[in-house]
Amino acid sequence: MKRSGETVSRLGIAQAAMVVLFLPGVAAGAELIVDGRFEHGQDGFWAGDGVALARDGGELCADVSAGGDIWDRLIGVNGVKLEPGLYYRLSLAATVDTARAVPARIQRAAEPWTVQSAFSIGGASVRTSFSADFMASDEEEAQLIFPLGGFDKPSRFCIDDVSLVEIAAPPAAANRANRGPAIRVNQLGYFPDGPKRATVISDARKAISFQLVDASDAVVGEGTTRPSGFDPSAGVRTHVADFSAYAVPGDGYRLVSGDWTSDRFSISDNLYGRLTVDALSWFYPQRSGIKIRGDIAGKAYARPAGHVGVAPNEGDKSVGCLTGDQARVLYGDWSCTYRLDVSGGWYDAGDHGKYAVNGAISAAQLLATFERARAFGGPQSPALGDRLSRIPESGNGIPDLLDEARWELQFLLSMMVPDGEPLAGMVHHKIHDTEWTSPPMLPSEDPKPRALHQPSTAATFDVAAVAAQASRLFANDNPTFAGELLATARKAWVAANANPVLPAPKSDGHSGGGDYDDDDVSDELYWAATELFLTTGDAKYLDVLRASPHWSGDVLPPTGAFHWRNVAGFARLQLALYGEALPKADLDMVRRSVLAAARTFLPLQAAEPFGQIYRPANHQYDWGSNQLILQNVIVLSAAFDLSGDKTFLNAARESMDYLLGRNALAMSYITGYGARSPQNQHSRWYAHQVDPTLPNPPVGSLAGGPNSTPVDAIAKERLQGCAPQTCYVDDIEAYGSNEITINWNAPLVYVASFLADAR
Ligand code: 9MR
Repeated sequence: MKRSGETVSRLGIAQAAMVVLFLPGVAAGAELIVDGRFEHGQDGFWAGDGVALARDGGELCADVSAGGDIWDRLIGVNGVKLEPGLYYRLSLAATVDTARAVPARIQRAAEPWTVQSAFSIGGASVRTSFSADFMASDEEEAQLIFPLGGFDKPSRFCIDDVSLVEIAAPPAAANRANRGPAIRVNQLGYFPDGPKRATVISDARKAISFQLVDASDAVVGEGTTRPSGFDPSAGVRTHVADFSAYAVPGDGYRLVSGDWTSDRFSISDNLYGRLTVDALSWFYPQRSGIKIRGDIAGKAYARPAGHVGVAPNEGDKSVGCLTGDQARVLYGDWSCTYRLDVSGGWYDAGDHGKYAVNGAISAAQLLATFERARAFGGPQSPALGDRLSRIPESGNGIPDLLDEARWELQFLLSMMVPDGEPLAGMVHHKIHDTEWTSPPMLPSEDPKPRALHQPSTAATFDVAAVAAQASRLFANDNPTFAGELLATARKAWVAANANPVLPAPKSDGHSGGGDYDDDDVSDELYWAATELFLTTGDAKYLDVLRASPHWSGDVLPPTGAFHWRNVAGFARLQLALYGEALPKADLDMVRRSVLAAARTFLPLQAAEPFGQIYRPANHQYDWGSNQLILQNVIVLSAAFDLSGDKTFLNAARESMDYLLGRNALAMSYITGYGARSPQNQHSRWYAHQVDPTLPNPPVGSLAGGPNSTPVDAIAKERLQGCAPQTCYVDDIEAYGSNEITINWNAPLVYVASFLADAR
């Protein structure tokens, strides 16, 4: 054991703060790491390929050979037995020869390697102490593991004083799931003929009685809860209170149990109409290249046009390709000499970037909302309306959903490499600043240069797909535009097939925009072939579909049926819903697969005390977990539209409970909906939290939601060891869990419109 030169890392300080909070109850349990001081030669640490272990000077050093992926070079120790629901403290001292953060995990020691807690050890070239507390969530034998690969030079990683001990549970208040009302409800409300369940946070082992109370404080129903045990996603024990049998519409209801009372909620058939409007109207002030009018968006949201070349912004009207070191590192010798007018479109999120893959799937989901309403919503569906949302085009004779999608479609078409140039017909992956800015920053105030990034196969197939989809939907209202869309779709299809390996790389993260990296385009190809087939009926696309691994593959997993990087699930739903031109056997197969996937979601929902359908890999909530839940709801909606089976409709309705407040944080994730909703999502222009002259995000803004990986400084400081559902903070700097994004609000529009229509 060495002590010289020991420092406390930033992380260490954050952890120290947690320790103060926990200290009163801390009682050290038995040491679970044998000889973690490396003094007796009895430790059980092992090394994988490419790593040599040396036990000298009272510490354990790993000499790591260059290369490989991060998981190709491992050291770890097995035989760790933890008890779910109990708390543990991991501590150690580490030295790395090149200063960098080293990941560490407590995970199951065998498939499926279920992660119980993930840490980042603030590695430094001087010995640095690390300590973190976490709650165990898995009873199988675990291992402590350090992935060390992925570096182009050999490196050395040394550890000492490795210790893992049980500690007393922190005071109940320290688990963020214990804050807020003990009874968690859908704060918006429940359908009279739908499931009505609430979740109670309680350690009680026996059922608890509860009452349903109306707005005049009269008890109108009562029942007892079903104890549902410890929920690892929330880190607490729960009960489920079911009051589905009560069907009288009204506002101001609440559930009561002893001293506890829930937030108020409605029972109503008209819960989602207003949300459809707000979630769709959210896109207008997200538009680039147009002045946002206060008389339309609301006074607080008026702002000058962004990126139209009015100083200090450089504008998107004539943008060249990325040059210099950034371009060389990312794209080798790729360059271009042309400049493009890529003004317009939507800003992706809280940043000023515009990314073709994310733009395509988002526009596609708005278009899908329209197509679904036309096919299944009945002639009166509001989603078909021309005065649906708050946009300048309202009342122009074209449905608002098409108007809004068109704003993005025109931008996407402009991202195509012009004829006569190398890679003609391919689509630039993205356009954004060459360096990151930070909030507050109105789009019109952004002084950074903008640049086009290399075209990618993924972006090109995605634009082929959404342009083909849009062309059939604009055929009546704007045949000229429909023709342009179809011609572009075909051109993109040809170009992407001619350039099948132009991946979108991971950037260094400092280049002013997100990566949207993707090197597997089999799903984008499948989506493009799907939309081209649905629009043209041309058998050549059917041949491509049949040859795709996604044709009959399992593409709708409960980890999130689809998202920007993996669009196969979306394509499958499109084929199932609109594939009447498929040969009958094929259509049957496709439809059966959607119904089968939706059926597998039902028992997952029944097993979740909070009613969400979401089974992320390793129980780790993903970046944008809320939208993954929405995509799963869309699978249920398709199953309902195909079968008319109300089991699917009710499952979709109940899934919304989680997003609207029946969750571990008692929080609605949609601004302006429910008793407590986010006000400070990460955005450069809805930056009220850091500049009081700017507004908060508008009503109907969906927050990304809990993210188990602490990516931003706020999460690193406040959310270490958080139970998955609680890894969220409503802070403008918490971009990893609290951003707004086009591909999150678009499925919200779809689901809200579906729930408003479906009976
Ligand atoms: O939503 C994206 C998520 O799936 C990725 O894991 C993450 C990191 O690459 O990026 C997210 O997208 C962000 C994008 O890169 C930049 N604009 C904001 C997006 C939402 O956070």
